[in-house]
Amino acid sequence: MTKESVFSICGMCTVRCPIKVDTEDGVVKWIEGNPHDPGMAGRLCAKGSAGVAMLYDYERPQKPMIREGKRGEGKWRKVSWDEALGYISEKLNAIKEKYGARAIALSDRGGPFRDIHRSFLRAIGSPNYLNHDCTCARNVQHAALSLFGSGRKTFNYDYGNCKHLVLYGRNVFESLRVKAAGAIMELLDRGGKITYIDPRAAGTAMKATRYWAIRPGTDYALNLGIIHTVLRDKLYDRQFVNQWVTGLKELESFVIPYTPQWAAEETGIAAEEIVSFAHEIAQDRPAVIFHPGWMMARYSDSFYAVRTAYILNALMGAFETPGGLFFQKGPGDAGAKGLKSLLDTIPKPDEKRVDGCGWKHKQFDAGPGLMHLFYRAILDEDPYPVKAYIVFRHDPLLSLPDPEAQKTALDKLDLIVAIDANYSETGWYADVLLPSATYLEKSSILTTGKGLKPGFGMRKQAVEPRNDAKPDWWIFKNLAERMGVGEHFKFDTMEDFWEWQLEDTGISLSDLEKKGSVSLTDKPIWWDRMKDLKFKTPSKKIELVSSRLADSNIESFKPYQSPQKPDDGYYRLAFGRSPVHTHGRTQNNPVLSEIMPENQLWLNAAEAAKLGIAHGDLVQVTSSDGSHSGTINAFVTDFIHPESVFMVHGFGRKVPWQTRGYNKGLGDYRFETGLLDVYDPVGGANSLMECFVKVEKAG
Ligand SMILES: Nc1nc2c(c(=O)[nH]1)N[C@H]1C(S)=C(S)[C@@H](COP(=O)(O)OP(=O)(O)OC[C@H]3O[C@@H](n4cnc5c(=O)[nH]c(N)nc54)[C@H](O)[C@@H]3O)O[C@H]1N2
Ligand SMILES: Nc1nc2c(c(=O)[nH]1)N[C@H]1C(S)=C(S)[C@@H](COP(=O)(O)OP(=O)(O)OC[C@H]3O[C@@H](n4cnc5c(=O)[nH]c(N)nc54)[C@H](O)[C@@H]3O)O[C@H]1N2
Ligand code: SF4
Ligand SMILES: [Mo]
Repeated sequence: MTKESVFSICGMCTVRCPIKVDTEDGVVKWIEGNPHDPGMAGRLCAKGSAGVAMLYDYERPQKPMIREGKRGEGKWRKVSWDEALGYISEKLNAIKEKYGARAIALSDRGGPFRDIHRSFLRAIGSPNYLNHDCTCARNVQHAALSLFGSGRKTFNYDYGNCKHLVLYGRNVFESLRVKAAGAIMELLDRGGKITYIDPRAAGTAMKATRYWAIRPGTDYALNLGIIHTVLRDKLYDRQFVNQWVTGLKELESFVIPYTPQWAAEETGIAAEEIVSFAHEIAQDRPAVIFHPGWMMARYSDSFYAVRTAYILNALMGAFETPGGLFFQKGPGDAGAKGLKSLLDTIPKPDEKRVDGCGWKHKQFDAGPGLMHLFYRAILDEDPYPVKAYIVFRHDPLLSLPDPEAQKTALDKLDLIVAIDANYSETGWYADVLLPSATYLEKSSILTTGKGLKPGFGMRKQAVEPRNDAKPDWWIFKNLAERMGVGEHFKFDTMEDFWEWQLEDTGISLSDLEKKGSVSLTDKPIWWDRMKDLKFKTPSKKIELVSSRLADSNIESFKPYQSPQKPDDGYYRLAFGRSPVHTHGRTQNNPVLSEIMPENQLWLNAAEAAKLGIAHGDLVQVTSSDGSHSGTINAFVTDFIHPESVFMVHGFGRKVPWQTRGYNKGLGDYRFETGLLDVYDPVGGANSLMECFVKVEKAG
């Protein structure tokens, strides 16, 4: 028997934890957190462990398939790779000829493994790269840009040394990042505090020092009340603010009306609590973190809410200090050279983005654009037609609102190609579905890990691909060759590509293979917080009054508007994660589907009593326009705000070939009818939480 171990990177969610994979005779037997990484020390989450079950699941795409029936009907012809790639490249070439390369778009799931497929799109000449972020962190990204001149990933959080961590629905102990959860346990062990704010007492509330059951959608009001108190009672870090913050006067006059008493009315959190919290956290500054999270960020004024969380960090002086937010350092900051990028070797197409980001909509970062504006552009053929869409490691029919509305746009396309390791909802609706090798069956490009100790990381193939699955680099390289742009993709194996990536760095592949990563420095890199901070704004400071926003005639401080109250019998539909599932892609996992086969509807106990619903009863949930409805079991509890109901995201899957997940529970996304076009006008993200549903006892 041959036993082997490789160090690699988990792919069961997008956190990308370092792992060790043990194989016997080419079969994966065991996965654990990489023992060389002190943050992992062998630990892994349930989903990470279920990677083995995913790998050997026979209910995953096995061969390339071309659609035979209508879109979504499920009639497929299994074909060879040669036929599939021939079919796709012929169609893409014809579209390119007739409409130009800009008529071809590609979306993915973001992250550090994008170089090759983004290069493919650039090589054929299209500017239309998109990703998932309009449903995730776009508002946070834009809020960061408006204050710091650079994006949200400029900073990371030193949880372990933090004295007071404030979480707005950032459910750290269930919506997992293994290392962060470990560091936050350390914070608690050292006597640090957590304030957890969520209309629902999620898992993290149980561990928190203070839990505030906020009225949904009012985090902005809460923050305005806290800022009012901090400024009124002079609780801020004067030295830091004088050095690094502009616009304090304007902020001061803006928050005058937003007293703690006013915030209490809006949020349901007592004014005395807000005041005592502000005094308490100021004692612990600068080792404090207001985590801008994700979940504050799904309402139509989330941009401003997130901005106030960042502003609170600035007022507390919580930058570049142990226990606060630190600047993520790259290879250059460690005096080293970075990895080479293929994308940088290919000229940028001289075309405007179809979604208008960065030109028509100047306030929106061009980078990954905005998917909802992309759909709008397909429908209107404005500014130009889009005819083909490649969806790679992304499932918009499950992750953007209102799948039926999305299909109306998709139906205008001549070609949809999906590349996925599972049967995604979008893959099932595509014209061609290509089976992707999973993270255990493929090597990916080397990654740069930014942080206090920058370094490089490696995802290394542990076993041969099963069935006819292929690694994505192979798929895009072959497509490029068939489209006549193969000269940019000269590598034959991932090892070739790795060698090229490392060329300037002085690091060898064997250095990386030893432990799965290489650090470019022994000591953490901290900059002098009073001298060396690198804010990228024109003023080189944190701009409370933002020059970036002013360029687009957008106000830096927006007067508060109270969120809509639901009508009788209606509730705001909140969603979130389960610790044992990743979005909608693990509901069919042989192990995880057994641990949590379906979701439930959290419903406030007093509301349930009014509706005559008892714990465990079957309830009927209907979208606000009446077009979508389904039944689910009620989880009746005092621990959710009366205006909200909650379900774990990602259930209600409709791909019949996934027998374990098929039709189990309800899909939150299907109730978000009419929301495809509803988004934060400054932050850009879809307002997924502006969704109301009717709840009744099922008849
Ligand atoms: N209603 C509602 N909508 C939401 C959310 C919610 O909670 N509720 N959450 C939002 C958030 S925060 C996010 S980040 C998005 C996420 O939405 P998505 O980005 O669409 O979701 P993922 O689950 O990350 O995976 C996308 C696809 O990648 C596939 N995949 C996984 N590994 C591989 C691989 O190695 N190769 C290939 N080719 N494919 C692979 C999966 O099978 C899946 O179909 O959804 C957002 N939308
Ligand atoms: N297990 C697991 N972990 C994951 C993922 C996964 O799929 N599974 N996905 C990863 C991804 S892509 C992301 S983006 C993160 C998301 O991480 P989080 O944002 O931490 O998690 P969620 O579970 O999406 O949402 C958390 C909470 O927000 C609350 N909430 C709803 N409305 C409001 C409001 O108005 N105010 C406040 N303060 N809270 C509100 C909900 O009740 C919910 O409990 O998780 C990551 N980690
Ligand atoms: S959090 Fe879990 S599933 Fe996600 S990368 Fe880490 S181990 Fe894998
Ligand atoms: Mo996300």
